[in-house]
Order: sequence, then C-alpha cells, then structure tokens
Amino acid sequence: MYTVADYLLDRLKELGIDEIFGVPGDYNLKFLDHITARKDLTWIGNANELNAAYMADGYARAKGISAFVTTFGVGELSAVNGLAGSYAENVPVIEIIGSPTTTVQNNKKLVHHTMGDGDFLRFERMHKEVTAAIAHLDAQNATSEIDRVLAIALSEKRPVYINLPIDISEMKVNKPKDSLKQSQEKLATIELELLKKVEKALQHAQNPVIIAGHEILSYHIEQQLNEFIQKFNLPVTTLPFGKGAFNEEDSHYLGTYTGSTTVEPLKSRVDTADLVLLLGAKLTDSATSGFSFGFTDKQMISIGMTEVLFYGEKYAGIQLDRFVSELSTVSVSKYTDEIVPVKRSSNLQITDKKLTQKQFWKMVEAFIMQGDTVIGEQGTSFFGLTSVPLKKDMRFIGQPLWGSIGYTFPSALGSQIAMKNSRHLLFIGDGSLQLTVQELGTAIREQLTPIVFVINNNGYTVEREIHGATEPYNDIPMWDYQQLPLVFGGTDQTVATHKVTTEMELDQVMKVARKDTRRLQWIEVVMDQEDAPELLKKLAKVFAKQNS
Ligand code: R1T
Ligand code: MG
Repeated sequence: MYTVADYLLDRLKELGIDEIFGVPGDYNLKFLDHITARKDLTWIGNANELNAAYMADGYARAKGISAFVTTFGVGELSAVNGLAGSYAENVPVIEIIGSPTTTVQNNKKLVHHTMGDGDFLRFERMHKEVTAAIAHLDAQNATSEIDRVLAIALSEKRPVYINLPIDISEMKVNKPKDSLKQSQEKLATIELELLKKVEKALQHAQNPVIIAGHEILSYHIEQQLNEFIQKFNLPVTTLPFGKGAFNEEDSHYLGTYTGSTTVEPLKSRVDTADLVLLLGAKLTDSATSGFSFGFTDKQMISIGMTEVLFYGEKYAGIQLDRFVSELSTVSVSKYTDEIVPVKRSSNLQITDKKLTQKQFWKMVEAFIMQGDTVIGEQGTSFFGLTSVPLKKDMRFIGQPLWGSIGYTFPSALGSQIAMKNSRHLLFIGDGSLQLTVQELGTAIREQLTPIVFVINNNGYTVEREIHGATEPYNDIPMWDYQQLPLVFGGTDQTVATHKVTTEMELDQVMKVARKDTRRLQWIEVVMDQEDAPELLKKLAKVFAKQNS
C-alpha cells in the first residue's frame, strides 16, 4: 500500500535528500519504518534533537535542503534553537514531527508528552515564529499540504514544519503525478524595473564594489555571481556572514570586509566606493564589527531576499536567485581600474615556541587546500578563520547571525555526510564543544573523517575579551579533550587523536592528519586563555560598548 509516509519520502528524494536525521519516539516509529525499508534513504540517528537540527542545517548548507524527524513535544522542543538558527541564516530544513493519532488528538486524551490539558496544538503554535510554513496533515489535505510547505522551503530557504499524526502517516494516497513546482525563471515587472535601475547605477559608477553575502550560499548561486563579476571585471568582497560566496583565489577578490576592523587597502576601497552593491548580504553586527561599515545609504544598493534597498528606497517582490542570474545581462562597460587582490601571508616560520593565535591561523592558512570545507565555531575560531583567505573550490560554514555555540560540531558532520569528497576542517572552542560533543559517537559510527581542531584555551575566551576576563562564569570544567573519542566508541581504526602545544608539534600533526584520510583526526590545540585573534580583540571592544 502506498501511504502518506511514502509520498513524503518520495518528495524528499525528489529534492535530493539521501539521509534523514533525528531521534525516534513512539509517535514516529512507524514512520521511521518507511525510511529504513528503503534502499535509497539512510536513517542517521542522533544523540539528541538539538544536534539533529544542527546536523540537518549543515547537510542543507551543502545539499540545498535536508530533513529530520522528531517526536511530539519533548523531541521537537529540544530542536527549536536549531530551527531558529536555520530560519535566521536562511537554511531550508524540513522538520517532521510524529504526533499522536487523530483520534487521540480529537478526543483530547491525556497522553504522554503533553501538558495534560488536551491541547495538541501548543507545540505547533510555538513553531510559528521559527518556520516559514506549518503543515498539520489530515485525511483530506496530506499530499497537498506536503507539497505546499516543501515549495515554500525551496523558495524562501527557510525551515518548514510538518506535523504528521501517526495514523495519517499510514493512510493510503496516490503517488505524486507531477514533480514539485519550482519557482519560475522569468523576471517579474518590478524586478525588470529594478534591473534597469541597477544597470544605470553601474554605468555611472566610477569605482563600484560588490559585497556578497550569505544568501548567495543559501540559493547556491555562486556561479551566477561569478559570471557577473567576470563579465564586467568587478572587484568583489564578502562579509564574514557569507564568506565562501566567491572564489577567494580569484583576482577580483579583495578580501573579507568586516567594517571598521577591515585591513587596508580594502577598508578604504569599500568605504569610498561610489557604488556599493550588496548581493544577498545582511549588515549584521558581528559581520560588520558592530555596524561600523564606512558607507551610507547614498552609496548603497542592496539586493537581498528579505530586504531590497535602492539608495534608501525600499523594494518588495524581488526573488534573489532570479535577479542575480539576470545581472550579467545588463549593458555596462568593463571596469578597468586596478584591483588589489587579498593579501596572503608569506614566509611561515615554524619554531618550537608555544602556539599563539596569530601563528595558529597563519599555519591554518598554509594548511588549507582546494576543495576543503572549513567550519568556524563562534569564539576565537570564527574570527580567526574570517581573516584567512581561502583557496579555490572551498566552502566556509559559520553561524555569525544566530551564533549558538555548539552548532558547528553537528553541522560540520552533517555537511561532511552530504559532501563525502570534501575534507572538512572544523575549528571549535572547548566551551562550544561541551554543548554538543555527544555527536562524536555519530561521527565514529558513520566513519566520518573530518579534521577537528579543538581549541583548548581553558574556557570562554571570546567572552573574557568582552567582559569579565577573570570572572568564574567564563571558566569551564577542564576536560581531557584528547581522550574524548575513546569514550565515544572510537578505536585505532576509526580515530587518530593528537594534542599539540607548540608550533612544531602542530606542524607535524598537520602533515600526518592531511595524509591519514581514512580516520577522523581529533587534534587538541592548547593555547593561552588570554590570547585571541586580532579581529576578535578589536570586535570585543565594539561589543562591550554596544552593551553599555
Ligand atoms: N549560549 C549559546 C547557546 N550560544 C552563545 N553564543 C552563548 C551562550 C554566549 C557565548 C558566546 S561565545 C561563548 C558563549 C558562552 C563562549 C565560547 O567559548 P569557546 O567555544 O571556548 O570559544 P573561545 O575559542 O573563544 O574560547 C557569544 C559571544 O556568542
Ligand atoms: Mg575556549
């Protein structure tokens, strides 16, 4: 019998999903049977639902969309923080919640995972604020509601929620007749009008600059952006929130723009541009060192998913992917001034001195390779990695807007599962790791082989920089980080563990880790608790001010 469960799973397959994450519960077990019965789908069980949401987010950043399953109430509520992050950063994740049968819900039975008041819609209502659409499946609407919310996830690049009562899941339906509707390609009238205006602005600009942001990554339109840049020979920079949207080895790439903390000559180049064209970018506090960008609305055109500003004038109804795809059709002459590409470090010296943040990130710069995916956790990791110029065909994952610590560990694993051939390098602080470390078991079970740098600096260094350097709230219990994989089921076959405190030790381990591609590389990196990357030191002062 072909059921609602089968219909939903066929649709997920159609979207390119091969793995589904989550945690079982009695309200979703039968639905999970439909997953495990299929050869073309793999169930990846998580240690908890928050991690499942984070892992699905990382998977979606790589593959374009993802799905995870939780149980009613207790499961879904644990995942809310993860969904909110996906919402904030435009990552389309589908959450499927197995809920009690329609009869139980209609009769307001006092069943487990409820508040005991017969209100079965409480948790669904709570999800309204962190999803782009909610479907509550019933006997009449199941297939049309599935299609409706999946289309919204695709066009808005935001999470959607599917409440699947366990009896509805087993209900007989017809197979889908057509493929899911995709958004149309042709520009709407308002988009054409704006395109003409942007064309004019580009024609008049003497020294324009393009700032690419995270929505380029959400819509996977890096190629369309690149076409536009190459065709008109335009200088381009990215925000830390969207790093990786443009090939950083390309001669048009100026470096990462971070507001007042940006290195020269990039800072002046951007701030004095007569046209700053933002594409899919949001000028958030941590991406611009507390809104300290040096340009104003008078210089700026911003084309984004939720906000479009043309020299201060607001526009609505612009679909970002369509618009960016059409940008290379404008009639503008090539930019001919010199473009100063991003500066790379040279003359790396390795000594037997203790590792500093400064030296560490220089060594990382030399270590990264074409095709890698790098992930930077909130804390010294994100801000250290922001200043590292990437290589060709590299991806970058961070969560600078939502900024929930612990996010990157499951997310890196999700992305690694989605992109098996890209070596994933995760940089994560000791404090952040302590939130989501349980997923180490999943990494080992799935035989994933990322390189994980655990920065042991004895606590919350980023917060020490902002406030309370020696206060006990910025301390954390000291763990034996190097040994962790062993208690999570790691063996010599699956994990190599290392611990480094000097430059030379790191150098040695980096060489070994790069070659040892068949095991997870777990590297504890010891650094001083007062040491931080230059960018973070400057930024921390800005944040401290923002809070006073
Ligand atoms: N809780 C959650 C879920 N997310 C947060 N961002 C915070 C609390 C606040 C917070 C940071 S950074 C940070 C915390 C607790 C500490 C990170 O420490 P670490 O991982 O050891 O990194 P470092 O390398 O800097 O020592 C705010 C500022 O985002
Ligand atoms: Mg730390």
